[in-house]
Amino acid sequence: MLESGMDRFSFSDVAMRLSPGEGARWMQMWCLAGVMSVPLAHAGGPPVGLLVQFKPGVVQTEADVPPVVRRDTPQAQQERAHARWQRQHASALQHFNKVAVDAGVTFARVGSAGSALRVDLPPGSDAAATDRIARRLRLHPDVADVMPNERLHRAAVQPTDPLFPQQWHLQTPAAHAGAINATTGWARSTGATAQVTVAVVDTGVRFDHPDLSGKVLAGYDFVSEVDYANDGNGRDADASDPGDWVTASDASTAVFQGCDPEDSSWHGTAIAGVIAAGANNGLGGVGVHWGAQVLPVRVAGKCGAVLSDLLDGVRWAAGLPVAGAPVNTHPAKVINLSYGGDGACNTAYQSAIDDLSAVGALLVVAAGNAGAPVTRPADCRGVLAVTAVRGDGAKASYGSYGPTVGLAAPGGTGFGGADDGIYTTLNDGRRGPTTSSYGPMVGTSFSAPLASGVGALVLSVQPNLSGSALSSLLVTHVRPHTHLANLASCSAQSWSQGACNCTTQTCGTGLLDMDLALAAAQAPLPTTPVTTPTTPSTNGGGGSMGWLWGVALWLWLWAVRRSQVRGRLAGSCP
Ligand SMILES: [Ca+2]
Ligand SMILES: [Ca+2]
Repeated sequence: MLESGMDRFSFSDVAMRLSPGEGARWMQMWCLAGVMSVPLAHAGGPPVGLLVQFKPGVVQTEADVPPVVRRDTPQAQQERAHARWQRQHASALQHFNKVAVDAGVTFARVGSAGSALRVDLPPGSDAAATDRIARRLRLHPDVADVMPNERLHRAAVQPTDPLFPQQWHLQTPAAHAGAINATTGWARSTGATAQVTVAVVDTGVRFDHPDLSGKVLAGYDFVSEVDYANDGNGRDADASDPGDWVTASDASTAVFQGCDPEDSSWHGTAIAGVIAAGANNGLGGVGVHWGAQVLPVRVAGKCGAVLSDLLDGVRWAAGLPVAGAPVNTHPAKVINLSYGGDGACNTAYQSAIDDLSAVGALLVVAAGNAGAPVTRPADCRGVLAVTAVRGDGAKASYGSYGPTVGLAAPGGTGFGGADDGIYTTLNDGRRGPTTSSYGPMVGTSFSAPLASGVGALVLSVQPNLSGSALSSLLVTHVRPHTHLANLASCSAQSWSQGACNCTTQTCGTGLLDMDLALAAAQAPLPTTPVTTPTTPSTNGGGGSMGWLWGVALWLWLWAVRRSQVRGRLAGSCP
């Protein structure tokens, strides 16, 4: 902070105040300046001003008075030292006036900068003028050094993990307009200490993935039908993912009628990695929240999930009682659900979501990959629905949309290129698990866990936020949607419009931004109640079985990923 405003000196003032001898000395120095001095290096942006350090002895320093005649307390000594420093600083300010006259420079104000002086230049001084003044001051015999006064920026955090450079979705908006600004957010010193659990209601998880080591709680397996469970039994305490492959032979049987033959997806493992993969461990990439615990809640097996298992799973994830299941000792406030069904929200979904809201939990859901108006549960009250954007911030072609979407986050294009997909943890097994691996995943399934991860970070700072307050914080602290000249605006009513410029009626309030969300979390909490921006929807009444769009949609996306990883041909893209 500036300590004292000073008169503004003009060049004519200087000319009048210079004595003949001083003028000659100055002119001599000025003539040398052109060959002796080098310009100041500016870190970027307009110059803030200069720091001037005098040589030792230029400003008179006072010796402390020995406490001969009085008994000194430590406080009295401190106060005397403080007063001495103030007098020295006042002398330094006074002396700078003389130096400025000698050097023939103008300035606006001079103040404190540690043991140096802060010198603010007249308004409108550009880099060239700043350099000119610095050269003149540097040549003064009383001056030891002249340095630029800089505006400092928090350093971005760059994890050392080998696949991190491919994780475009975590970079700054300057690098990828649609990215979540995690490198900036991680550099924010939040002082967060609260342990946060994020439930992943999905296919289970590969506990043996080394980049998830120590990150995954025990969880529970809610897949009730043995044929689909693929683990030889129904519900049990083993939430590991045995694989969810369906062979052509399977699909020809009555049990799997209507299921598409497909390799195992490792969908839950991929989502767990998006949220919490370890950082700076020499393995793969990183997740959003390096300290989060993932609670795997297995609800999907071969051919997807049934709604009844899913509803029990989300209840249990939040710590609510479920018939026949043990008490969840690690209830999650953030629950990620990257599955959904066709049709509008129905009472089965809505009542489960209302129960979650009542205990302060937030269901973060994928908007869907139909490239169409959202369906359940993304249109239910009280969820945070997340659609997908590309690296440039435009809505991904497959991303579903509508006025109940809360915000947008990266999901990849699925068409190759730097922003093809979200690099995360996987397994190489086409059927059962084999080697732990990594790969790009595409879809809103992977946008939602980015919001879940940022939500978990916010809860690390503000553990008492309710689910609805957390949702409100996330959607009100976003970056504005991007606008590309070669794309039309997304329309809430249109179907199959492909990639388009997001609007607040289609992709939520804006783009997920970790740094903005954490800045809000560090600010004082609002005193007025906040509500989620999702709007009520009427019950569409759908079938009780609820085979889910997630089955078809992420399996298609899985095919895309597999084709990239294994060189097979991709299917047609929506
Ligand atoms: Ca089981
Ligand atoms: Ca890692």
